[in-house]
Formats: sequence, C-alpha cells, structure tokens
Amino acid sequence: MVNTQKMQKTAAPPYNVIALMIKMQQFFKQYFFTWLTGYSSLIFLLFSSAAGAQKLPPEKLQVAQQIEEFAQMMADEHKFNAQEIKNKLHQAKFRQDIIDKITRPAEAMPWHQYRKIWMKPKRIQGGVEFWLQHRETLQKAQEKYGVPPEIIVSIIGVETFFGRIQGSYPVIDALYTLGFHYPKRASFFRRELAQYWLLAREQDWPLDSVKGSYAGAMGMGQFISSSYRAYGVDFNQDGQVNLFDDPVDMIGSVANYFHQHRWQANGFVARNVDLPKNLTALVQTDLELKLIASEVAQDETLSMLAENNTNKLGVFAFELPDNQRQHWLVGDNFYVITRYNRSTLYALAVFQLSEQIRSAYAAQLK
Ligand SMILES: [Ca+2]
Repeated sequence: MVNTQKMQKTAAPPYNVIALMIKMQQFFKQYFFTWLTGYSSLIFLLFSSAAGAQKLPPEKLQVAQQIEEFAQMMADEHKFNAQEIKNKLHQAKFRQDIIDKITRPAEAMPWHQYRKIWMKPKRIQGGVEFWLQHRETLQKAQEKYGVPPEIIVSIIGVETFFGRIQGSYPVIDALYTLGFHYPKRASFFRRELAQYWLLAREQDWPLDSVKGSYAGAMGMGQFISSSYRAYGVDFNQDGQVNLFDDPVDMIGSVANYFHQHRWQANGFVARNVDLPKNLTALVQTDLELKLIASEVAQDETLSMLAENNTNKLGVFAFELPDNQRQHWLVGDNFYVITRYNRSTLYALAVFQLSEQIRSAYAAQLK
C-alpha cells in the first residue's frame, strides 16, 4: 500500500536544550513587564552559551518554538508522546522546491493553456479503459452516492492519471515544509500535519514512508489527510481504507466526497453561453454562486440562463488566446467540484474531461 523505504536519518541538534530555553524565555515573558524582556533575552543568551547549544538565527528559533507548541498540542489533545513528535519534525526535511511549487500552481495559468494539460487523447482513452475495468464498482458508487461514473473517472484522471502519478514527496516533509516555512498557509498545513499523525496512527502506517504530492495529498484521488479521515470509505469491505492502490476504495471515496459535499444526481453542472452584453455584470470571480435559479427563471432578461436542476447559478469567464473570453453558466454541481480543488479552472477541466470520456466510452461500447 505504501512505500516502506526508510527515510535517511540526520543528526538532530540538541533540541531538548532549545525547548528548555524557550520555556525559560516564555516564563520570563509571562512574569515580568515588557521592559524586562530585554533581561530575559540576556539570561536566555547566557543560558544558551552556558549549555553549549548552537546559536540559532531568529527564524530557526521561531520554528523550534512552533514545533515545541505543536508537539505539546498533540500530546495534550491526542495523547501522543511530545518528544517523539519533536524528534520526527526535527528529522523532517525542508524542501525549497515545495515552496516554489505552491507559489506557482497550475491553476494560475490562463484557461486555454490549463485546459490543454488535461484534454489529451491519452487521458481520455485512459479514462475509457479505467471505466471499462471498473464498470461494476462505478455503477455501485453511482447507485449509492448519485455521482456518475464520468465525474469519478475524470477526477482520478486529472489527479493522478488513474493512479499512475501519485507524487514522490514524503508527506511528512511536505507538511513540515508548508506548516513551518510557509507563513501564508502555515496554520492550514499544521492542521493537516496533525491530521496526518492521527491518520497514520489509525492506519498503522510508518510515518516517514508515505508519499504524496508537494502539498501532502495522497493516493489515487490525492486526498489530504483530513479528507482521507473524513471521506475515505472501505468500499470493498476488506477492513482497510486503501486509497493508494485499491481502485474500489478510491472510487467509493471520491463518490462519497462528492455526495457529502451535496452533489445532486442528474443536476446541472455547466454550459457554455453567449452572454449578451447587458448581462456581463453577472460574471463573478469568487466561487460562491450568486444567482438564485428560481429568480433567474422569473426575470425576463435572465430567463435565457434558466436551468431547472439547480438551486443556484453563476457565470464565470475563462481566458482564451488573444484576449478573448468564454463564458460558462454553472450550477450547484460545478460548485461541488470546486470543493475538491478551489479553482474554477479545475472544475471546468474536470467537467469537460468527464464529457469527453463519457462520449468516448459510449462510442467504444457501440
Ligand atoms: Ca478496502
């Protein structure tokens, strides 16, 4: 299920001493007025040289302090051994390439470039083969969760090319890097790190050996730890939730994820529209859909946009070459796809790929 290759161990600095120094500094800060903190820092420095500890630059000291707090929280809230958590985190590797990747996601591309990554004959054909191979499971998932096969197949196709590319970053390194060295989203990734620890304990995984994406997403459907715990299902009922190399569990889990995020069976997803000039003000940029479908249907000007199988509607613009734009009217189910990855580009790519896979599948059956 998971790669059990051992991580290379590196010698850990004397972090116990650092932890003690941080505690001392916190103690001084707590019990003296602000003007005294200068003295506490002096005492801290004296103590650190007396203890023979390495002098750490401020950012490293801050990370050490955050690790200390994280380990303590894991001990208090989830009964882990704080020292073991600290040891693991001090052995985890910071990876600059992860920071580089998260600051330049594919979703920042213009639509016409982004679309090309996914709409390839190989991926469409791969989807048809995956569908044929797992026809019964996909049918079972649709019956239970109301999510059609083409959407499940498309998600697994976009995420990992049907399980073939699942990511090569140790999850612990990814979540450590983003949780302690990427302030913009540190609290999110530290929460995921806590979830990862809980998940590894539940699944009895060796913590160091699980691999995934640069953002710590795992398996065929690239579930982050909290999603794995909340939405992963043992769809083949063998006693394990295996989203790494068990397509049956993966299909059930993707369907369950969509179902829990309120996918409507046979509901409207998206349609390309020629938006009249007087309606361009409807184009929205944030993901929450703005238009109430029942009101749209009653309005004379808007009624051209009406769709029955949805509660809400939204209009998004997508960039084409030469500064051209394409407009898409979307419904609740489109919004549900953005719960998997919060991007309209992602949702439209998944939808368009699902349509292509569906027609190619139907053509192959003839
Ligand atoms: Ca299973």
